[in-house]
Amino acid sequence: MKIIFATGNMGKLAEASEILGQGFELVTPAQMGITEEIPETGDTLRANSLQKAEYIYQKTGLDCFADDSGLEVDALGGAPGVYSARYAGDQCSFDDNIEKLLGELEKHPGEPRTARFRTVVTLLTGGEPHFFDGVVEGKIAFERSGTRGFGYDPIFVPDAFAPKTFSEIGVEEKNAISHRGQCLRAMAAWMAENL
Ligand code: ITT
Repeated sequence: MKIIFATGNMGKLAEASEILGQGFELVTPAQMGITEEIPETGDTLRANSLQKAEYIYQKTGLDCFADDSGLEVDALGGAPGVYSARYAGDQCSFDDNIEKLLGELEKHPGEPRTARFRTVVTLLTGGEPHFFDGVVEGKIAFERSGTRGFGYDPIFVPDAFAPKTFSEIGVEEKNAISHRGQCLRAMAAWMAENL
């Protein structure tokens, strides 16, 4: 099935294609000629996920889904959370965000480095929203390791693969346990049953 994935993040797109497999053909907003940045002005993952999906649905009238994700670090009171993409400021790089996060954690020596990735996927089909949640627990490493993935992957150590980071394990291993994998498998199962 052909469906729009309302994202501009190519790391998310690669993972979603792999997780959903051959039964899905994912189309990006850019491929539909929608090149502006999709607004994300909510203060929860769910609100932003819905906002991105609705924006694309309003422009195209086609079924679509969106993914809003965040990294919650306990020693930082849950930051960067919903603000994970722009933690180090507008237009910052993934590496700028990692640098900022490691710097903030240096101010909390001795505190647990526990953290989790959360995702809320919103599927809009026939204009109706359906939500799917995913979470993966882990810890923040003291330094970057590995080359795979994107975003905070080089410093996130999922409990299931400790002491390896998400950037050190295989793509299939990450997808099998990840926040995004959980959401998208649940979405595919829901679609198989209901559409
Ligand atoms: P969209 O176009 O889909 O909105 P985005 O990059 O702006 O892409 P979010 O608003 O969901 O995405 O921001 C989440 C940020 O959290 C993202 O930019 C990454 O830096 C990080 N992130 C999300 N999922 C991740 C993952 O699986 N591994 C590492 N970092 C991740």
